This record gives sequence, structure tokens and C-alpha cells, in this order.
Amino acid sequence: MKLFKLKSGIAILHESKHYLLREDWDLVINRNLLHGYLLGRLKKLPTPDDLPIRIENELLPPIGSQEVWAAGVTYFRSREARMDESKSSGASSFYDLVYEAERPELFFKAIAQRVVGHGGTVNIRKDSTWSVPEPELTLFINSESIIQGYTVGNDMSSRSIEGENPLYLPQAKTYERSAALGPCLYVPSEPISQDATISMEILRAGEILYKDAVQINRMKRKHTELASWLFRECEFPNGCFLMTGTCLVPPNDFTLHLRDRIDIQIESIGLLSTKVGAKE
Ligand code: DO4
Ligand code: MG
Repeated sequence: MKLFKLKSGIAILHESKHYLLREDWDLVINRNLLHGYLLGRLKKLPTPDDLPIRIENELLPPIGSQEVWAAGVTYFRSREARMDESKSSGASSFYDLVYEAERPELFFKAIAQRVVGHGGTVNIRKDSTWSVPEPELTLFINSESIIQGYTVGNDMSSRSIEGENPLYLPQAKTYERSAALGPCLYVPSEPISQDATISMEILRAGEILYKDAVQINRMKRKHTELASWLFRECEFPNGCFLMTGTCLVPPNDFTLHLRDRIDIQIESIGLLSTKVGAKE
């Protein structure tokens, strides 16, 4: 089942039919046993023929008042890329250490204001010389620390700033429009398949500059492990989103340009397509 956050409510896609729920996003997605709760609600909702809106015209990012957090160096490929970019700062070994450590790297990524959705524009920083998208399976974890859903995420990053000094991580990762989530919140009855594929294409003037795909089973850590570390000393009354780290890293000579298009797709969830811009 998929939930699309709309200006006029929540569109639910279930077994190829759309339903409209005019309820508060935060209250709905934080319900316990969300999949079962939604199945019960669908029985009482008007049938798809009564749906008065077109989803594309009203689509918002699937986030309300939740915080967005992110995990880092959860795939070997990410460890390798960070070690390479931070060689001259002398910080390479930190990435190897965190890849092997019991405690994962978790960092605060964004409040909802900094998040864009499908069809939106993510920013690159003007003081960055090396900017990349990071396509990441993103968990929705409710206030009880239970993973209830998934979405497609983009942890936009400046590799020049991050590589210069690891203490610059918050600036490399957090700025206006530095995160994208969408197109929907996928709420399955069972956890997402570990064989699910995440793929990314980057296009410039219609030409594909980068294209790759990987299965999420390449991740070193479990989703529940990341969630439990995040909830150790933090409370999230409306739940939170947690990006799970990237495994798709464009070659080192690639940097994003204004007007590039980033298409990220995760099997079962959908396509998150954004353009690249910059803060005015
Ligand atoms: O430590 C730097 C950030 C790592 C990250 O964002 C990732 O691995 O996806
Ligand atoms: Mg990342």
C-alpha cells in the first residue's frame, strides 16, 4: 500500500485503486500497526471513482513534522569513497573505523522545511566544488521505534566540504533543499525485501551521465539496528525518517550542475525525480 501526501489529504493506493483520506498526515502515519489500520480505514472510504483529485497536481513530500536523520558508511562503497576524498585531511581512518564499529554513524539531516518531494528541486551549495546526490532507502520509524514504512531518499552532499575536514559534515549535508523524499510512503505488510534494487540516473540536457543500480542487501547493518541506535536517547513523538546510507557513488570526476535531473528508483516504492538548483 502506498500513501501520497496531497494538499487536500492523503491518497492511498491499494491493489491499483486510489482512495482519499482527509486526515492529518502526522496522526495517520504514526498509528500503530499502520498497514492493518489502513486496511480497516479503506473499507469505509469512498470508492476510487469518487476520487476528486489528480495526484500529480497536488503531490507534497511524504513528511509532516518529522525530523530526517541519516546513517553513513553503511555500505563498503561509501567507506571507500569517503576514505578517498578525505586522504589529504588525514581523516581517512575514521571512515574505516566507523564502518567496523558497533556504533553506527548517525547524523541529523533535515527538518521538513528543507525537504523537497518528487518533481521538486534539490540544491547544490555555491561554496561547494564537488556535489553529488546520495540515493538512499529511507525508513519511516514510528514513535514506538517500529519501522512502519519506506520511501526513496536523496541525501544531497558536498564531497569537497566533507573531504576538507570531517568536522564540516553538517555543512556538507544540511542546507536549504538538501534532502529529497518521495514520491510516497510505502507501507507493506512485511518488511521490504532485502533483494529490492535501488537505482539512480543523472541526466544533463537529456543525456544520461551516470546510471547504476544495487540491491539493498549489500548494506552492512540491519534496518532495525539503525533504528534502535537512533531511539536510544531520542524521542520522536510523530516518528521520524532515517536515510540508510548510500552505495551508489558517481566517479570522482563527476559533480552535479544546475539543471541536471536526478532520478532515483526503488523497487516497490517508486520514482523520486528532482532537478538541481541553487539557493537564490
Ligand atoms: O560520513 C559521511 C556521510 C556518509 C553518508 O552520508 C553515506 O554513507 O551515505
Ligand atoms: Mg548519505
